[in-house]
Amino acid sequence: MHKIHVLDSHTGGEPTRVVLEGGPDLGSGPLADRVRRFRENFDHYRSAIVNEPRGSDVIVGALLVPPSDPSCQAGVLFFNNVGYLGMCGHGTIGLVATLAHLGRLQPGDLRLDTPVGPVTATLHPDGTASVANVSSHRQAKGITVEVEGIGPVTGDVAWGGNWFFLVEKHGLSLELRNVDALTDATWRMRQAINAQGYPEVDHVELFGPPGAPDAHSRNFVLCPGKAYDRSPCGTGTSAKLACLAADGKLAAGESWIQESILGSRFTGRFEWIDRAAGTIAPTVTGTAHVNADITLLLDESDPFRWGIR
Ligand code: PYC
Repeated sequence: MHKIHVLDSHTGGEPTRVVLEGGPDLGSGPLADRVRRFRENFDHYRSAIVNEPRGSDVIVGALLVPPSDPSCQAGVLFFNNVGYLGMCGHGTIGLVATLAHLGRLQPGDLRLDTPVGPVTATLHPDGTASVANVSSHRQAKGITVEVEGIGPVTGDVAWGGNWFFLVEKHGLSLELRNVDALTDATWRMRQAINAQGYPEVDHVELFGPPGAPDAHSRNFVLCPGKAYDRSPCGTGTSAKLACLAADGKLAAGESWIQESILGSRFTGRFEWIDRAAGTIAPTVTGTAHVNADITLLLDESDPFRWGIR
């Protein structure tokens, strides 16, 4: 019987499952190479850890690995119901809470290697965590796509550790009871932007007015496997900050409070890396709670021991 020890947490409602023992051995080398090895040779582990019948479409897995970048203390590979993520903001905050829960992390910085470059996670004394994310930028402004069943939709394409299509004007109400309609609309938008020559865009982010008076915006984020992000999405908030910075709508050092569809929140800030090039260094702060300590059992007699794929 193969066993995988995981610790679950949620960050603003979005789950993270950190693999502590029993995950695949991906060897050494740059994390981009190791995630390729994970995809090509060990994808059944991804499915066993996050997919049904043990998991769900919403869980993001985090495999801790030795770093390749010498400035880092650890490396992490994030994965979901359909594949692998370059970076994951809510997952990094979940990882920090998990390591703190285990007594492996004290308040301070933890430099983490990821397939898209190193990030710095900070555990604050009050238990909140910040992620100084990878360099983020807007790739294209005001792209209009014809969306089947909806009509023309205009948005920006931006990088925040994953690729996003960010849409302000959509005529939809960002409320939990509308999740089916929001999922359907954003899935169609994703198809349309991919067909426009942006095949790498795998997240769609809609914006609307916040529920809380001190927040700046509410979002709905569709993830690659058609699940919606219960958190405000760390990489999505980074992409949003890149657009706000490029439009001169938020100054370096100012706070942006991003609400999720649940009303959970991240605080984002940025510093310019290169103003002329539009690249920023975003930081996203949030809170995660550890909520399960589980041993996954992979019994040879179980036809779905590697998950439903
Ligand atoms: O927080 O960056 C994030 C994220 C990506 C996908 C789900 N959450």
